[in-house]
Amino acid sequence: MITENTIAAISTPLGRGGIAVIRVSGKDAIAIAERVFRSSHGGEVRKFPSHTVHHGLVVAPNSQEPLDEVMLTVFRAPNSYTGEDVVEISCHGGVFVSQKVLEAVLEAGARLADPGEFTKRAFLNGKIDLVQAEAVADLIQASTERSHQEAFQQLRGGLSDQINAVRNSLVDMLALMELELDFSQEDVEFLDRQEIEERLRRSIEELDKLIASYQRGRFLREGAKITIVGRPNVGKSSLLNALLGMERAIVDETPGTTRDAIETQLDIKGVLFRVIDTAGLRQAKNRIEKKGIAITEFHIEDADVVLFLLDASEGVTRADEKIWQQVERLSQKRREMFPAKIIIVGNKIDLGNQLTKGSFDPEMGKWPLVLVSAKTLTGIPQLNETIFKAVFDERWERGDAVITNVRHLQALQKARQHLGFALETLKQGLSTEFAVVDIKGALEQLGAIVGQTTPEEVLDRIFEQFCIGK
Ligand SMILES: Nc1nc2c(ncn2[C@@H]2O[C@H](COP(=O)(O)OP(=O)(O)OP(=O)(O)O)[C@@H](O)[C@H]2O)c(=O)[nH]1
Ligand SMILES: [Mg+2]
Repeated sequence: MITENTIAAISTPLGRGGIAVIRVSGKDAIAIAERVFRSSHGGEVRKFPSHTVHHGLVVAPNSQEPLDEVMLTVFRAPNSYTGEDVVEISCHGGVFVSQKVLEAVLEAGARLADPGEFTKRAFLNGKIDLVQAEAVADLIQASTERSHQEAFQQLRGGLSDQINAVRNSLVDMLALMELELDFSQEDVEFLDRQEIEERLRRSIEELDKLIASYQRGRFLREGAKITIVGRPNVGKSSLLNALLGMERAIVDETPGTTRDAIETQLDIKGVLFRVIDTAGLRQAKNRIEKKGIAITEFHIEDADVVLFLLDASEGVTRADEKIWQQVERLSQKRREMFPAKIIIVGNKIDLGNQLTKGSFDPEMGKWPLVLVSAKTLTGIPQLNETIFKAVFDERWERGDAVITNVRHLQALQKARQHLGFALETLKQGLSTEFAVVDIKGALEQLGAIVGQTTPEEVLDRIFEQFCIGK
């Protein structure tokens, strides 16, 4: 794509520095440079080969007044950042002098660039995709080792490659499915259903991995939230103390000891977790207890992992069953479509064990069971291990792409949902036609991430957030 205008901006930060760079991009970049540059070796800019650097003076095009001594670099289309002809003028890094050089370039026919316009052109000319363009902005913003690493990996195309691999596999499959629909009268099968289902499952797995990477990033930054829940006196506060290795919460044989939620930080294998001890759930006896229970409910809803605590020596009681229903309901109402994980913990194992997975309600039986004693510390290392595993998938490998952008996350979740529907359609033996619609929907979402099918206003919003000169 060739844009009409040639744009220019100071690409280095405003202020004093050793050097300032004025960047010019567009079809007239070379001609404009010719008007403002006097080479010290006498050459003409239009004859400079691509990727060469030249010493000389910048002059005001009308008055011919010399403004600064500079180095000028030429990049010819398409081998430049934007894909257009680009000239970069490195002048002395003063606010006034760099402004003068910019003015000379504007006087010679360039227009002042909008924020992010160079990167937008790079995107429109196919030099980078949208994920990479966003990574440019993130890299500039990055202020920690981790955010730098993540942005740089996205800039290198790691995330785009993973998304494009899924897109390509879906496009291939879609082509065959549509062909089959065209020949539907003749009863030909180009791809057997089993094969389609298998491919869909693999694509879903890839998307799930990417989606999970977003949450993992949040866990590493903020710490996953672990809420300990159970009826009064099962040993929630004792368990918190056992996990921490210190007496943080008050423990007492009177049921209803903990009124308020207590939050502490826990380190497992060098990773931060936030653990919340809550007021035991029961029919509240007074106003204060009612408030405590409302707070407990909030922490169940907000948890990444719920530790559902039982008294192993007593088995599952009626009261436990009621709380279980509450835990199930609240923990699935999660933000960002990430339902909480649950771990069933049987405490007081030193007093005996009445718990077996067979005696659980089938929904409860799906979750891991860990038997511990908060008193003797039996089983605490295993519980740590189970918590860690619930939060950090072992399939996670260093160097895997990481989602950090909410726009990407939402598109991936929508794509994942479409593929889930498509798979369901096929499993129920319905017409492939319905599955085709969902696969197309998924492709639309994935295309929007890399910038293939992104609406104009979304593009504008993305590039507006850039600084001028990038
Ligand atoms: N034998 C034995 N007793 C325990 C164990 N864990 C807790 N207890 C005892 O159980 C009683 C209640 O413990 P807490 O930790 O206060 O129980 P809680 O669930 O926090 O109770 P509330 O705050 O009232 O909801 C105390 O007397 C503890 O000493 C255990 O593993 N073994
Ligand atoms: Mg307590």
